[in-house]
This record gives sequence, structure tokens and C-alpha cells, in this order.
Amino acid sequence: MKTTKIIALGLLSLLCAYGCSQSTEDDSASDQPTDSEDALIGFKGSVDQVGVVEATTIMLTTTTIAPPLDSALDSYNQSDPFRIAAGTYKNAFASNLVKFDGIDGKKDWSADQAAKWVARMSSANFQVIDTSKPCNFDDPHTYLEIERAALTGAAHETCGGRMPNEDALDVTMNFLVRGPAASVNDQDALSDGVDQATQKADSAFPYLADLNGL
Ligand SMILES: [Ca+2]
Ligand SMILES: [Ca+2]
Repeated sequence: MKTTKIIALGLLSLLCAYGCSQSTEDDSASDQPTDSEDALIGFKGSVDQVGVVEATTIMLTTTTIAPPLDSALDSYNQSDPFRIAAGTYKNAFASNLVKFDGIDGKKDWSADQAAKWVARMSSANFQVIDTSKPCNFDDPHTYLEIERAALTGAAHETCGGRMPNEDALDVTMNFLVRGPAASVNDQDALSDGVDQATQKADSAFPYLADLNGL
């Protein structure tokens, strides 16, 4: 019996702010609280999510000039990735999806597909991974593959998730503008013109690329 392991990732990352937290005027600061990083950040807890990329600055924001100033983004990122208050963000996700779908002058998202995607993104931010399916680290085409298959009714073929060398922005652009049935491998696929980082990530943990110029 095939065992399918679905791992939902909604990883929270914390900004690390190391540095000059010690006062130069008071060398007796050894008894200061050890949570100075939180003090430097300004609050304690989640500041960003590593689920679906560009969930906020592209899919959620309604500000076209300076997305980081959109007050909705911080509250979304600070939410538990599996317990986001859907009502707060649903309308923005929905209206933005209509806007992106219309960029190419062709309606590619059905009402049902749009409703499902908006419901998911407004209530949670995670990726679905199926470890029983193949992953090609060197030529990854897994990002949103499971999500797209679920929306179109097809069977997914890859492990899903986002590997370091995936061109996730091209996937995102085609997904939003050309619909969940579209692929970055299509002849008429959209591209931002940048297919990879200067150096590809290594396939072994911690996946760091060689330094540029070496
Ligand atoms: Ca479209
Ligand atoms: Ca790209």
C-alpha cells in the first residue's frame, strides 16, 4: 500500500538582529534580559512566513507604491500560519486574483478555483509535500505542482514544495496570470527573464552556493 506522507510546512522565521546590543556606557549589563533580539525587532514572535512565496507582497497587498507599508502584511505574517483570520484578508486576496488573471486579457481562473485558492490563502499559508513522488533537485519543477493539480482535478506527479533552485517567481506569475492549469514549461509561459541565481544552490545541507567569482 502506497504510503503518502503529506507534510505541511508553515515555517516561521525570526529576524536575527545581532550586534551592538550592549551599552558602551554600562559594562555591568551582564544582568540585562537575554531577549534583547526581541527588543531590537520591536515585538516578540513571527515576523514572516515561508509557505507560499509572495503571499503578502504580491497576492495580498492592495498598495501599489510601497507594499511594505501595507498594514495588512505584518498582521498576516504575524499570524499562526495555520490559523489566519480569513475574514480579514479574503476580499484583498480575491480582488487581487481577479486583477492578476486579467493582465493577459483572458479569464483563466474559474469561480470555483478562485474561491478555493482565496479560502486557502486567507486562512493559512503552507506548502503541501508528497515524499512518495519524485523530486529533481537539479531541475526542480515542483513548486505549486500539488496545489495546481488539486485545483484542476489532475493527479500530482512531483513531491511538491519549493526547492532552492526553483524559479518560484515565474511559477507564481504564470499561476496567477495564466491560471492553475498553466505551466512554466508552456511555450507561451511568462517569465521575468531571470531563470536562476548567479550560482545554483548545492544539493547538500545547508544548500549554500559557491561564492560568486570563485
Ligand atoms: Ca489570465
Ligand atoms: Ca524567474
